[in-house]
Amino acid sequence: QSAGVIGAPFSRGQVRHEGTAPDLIRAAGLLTRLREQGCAVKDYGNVVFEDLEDDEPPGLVKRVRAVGSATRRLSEAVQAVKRDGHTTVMLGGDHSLAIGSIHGHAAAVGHLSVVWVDAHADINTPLSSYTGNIHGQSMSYLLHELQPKMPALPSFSWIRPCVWARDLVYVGLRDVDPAEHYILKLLGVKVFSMREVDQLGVARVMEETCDYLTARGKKPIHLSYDIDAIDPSVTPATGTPVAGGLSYREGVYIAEHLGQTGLLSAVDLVEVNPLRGQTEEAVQSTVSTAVDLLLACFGRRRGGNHPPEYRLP
Ligand code: DIR
Ligand code: MN
Ligand code: MN
Ligand code: MN
Repeated sequence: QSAGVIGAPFSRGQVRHEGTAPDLIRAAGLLTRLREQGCAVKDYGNVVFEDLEDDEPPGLVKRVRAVGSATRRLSEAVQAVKRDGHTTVMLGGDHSLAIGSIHGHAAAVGHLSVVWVDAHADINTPLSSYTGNIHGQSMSYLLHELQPKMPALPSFSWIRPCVWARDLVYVGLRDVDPAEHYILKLLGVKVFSMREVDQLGVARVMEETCDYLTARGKKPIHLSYDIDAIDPSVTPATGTPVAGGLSYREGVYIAEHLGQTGLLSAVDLVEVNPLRGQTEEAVQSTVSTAVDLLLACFGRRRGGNHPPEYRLP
């Protein structure tokens, strides 16, 4: 399994500016550590986004044109990485980027399973959102079932829905808006909120997640990992922290388990926001956890690893 890394330093899908998360994650040694654990890595660099500073909000949706343009570019970048045969690693940026990465992934490989690990469901429609932030709406643009409820937006006409509600599983939810909860119930989306993580334990949650997704055949998995799924005591440098999140161990377990399926075809690691860390240690802890989650996706085991060609000296 090889990794194709794309940096996406884009944060206009939310309120707060974010700076340099993809470069910080690289500087923390992501690429060298992936190679050390036997994974071939190609760095595709950072996507260059269009500068659309004075992006007038039509209605409640903030910075539509900037997000529409950025996600389109990202979709194209992801398609190129998939054509080269790698598992995509998209380093965000905010979670609006998942619109582009999931769109591009589906355009390249077809029918997908999506595992969305997040404190939030990010499934508001532009009309149900009361913040207007597109990072809280990403899944609504992608789901076939919600299209009748989607208004036409400038710069979004290129997006084609590509995910069915039954191919989506959420893990880690604990801050869901009423409209989002209504949508999840209406569409019968599989949800393991923090309540189910408490009740069942993370091992059973992940077993049930994979059984559910593979029941109708093994499809490539898109893992969209919002760092705010992890408890803010571990990953504080993020825009919308919510108490009561996944422990470091539960977070790593999720990544290990999905990595072990052999179906992991794209990973988003989003919402690391260095400007939101109160201290240097807060930023370091967030970034190093992000790196550990990605290493676990690509085969790092806490019980240790050795290369297949290893011989005792
Ligand atoms: C809220 C918060 N549900 C919204 N969402 C966040 O803006 O739609 N997502 N923070 O990451
Ligand atoms: Mn999110
Ligand atoms: Mn979130
Ligand atoms: Mn978000």
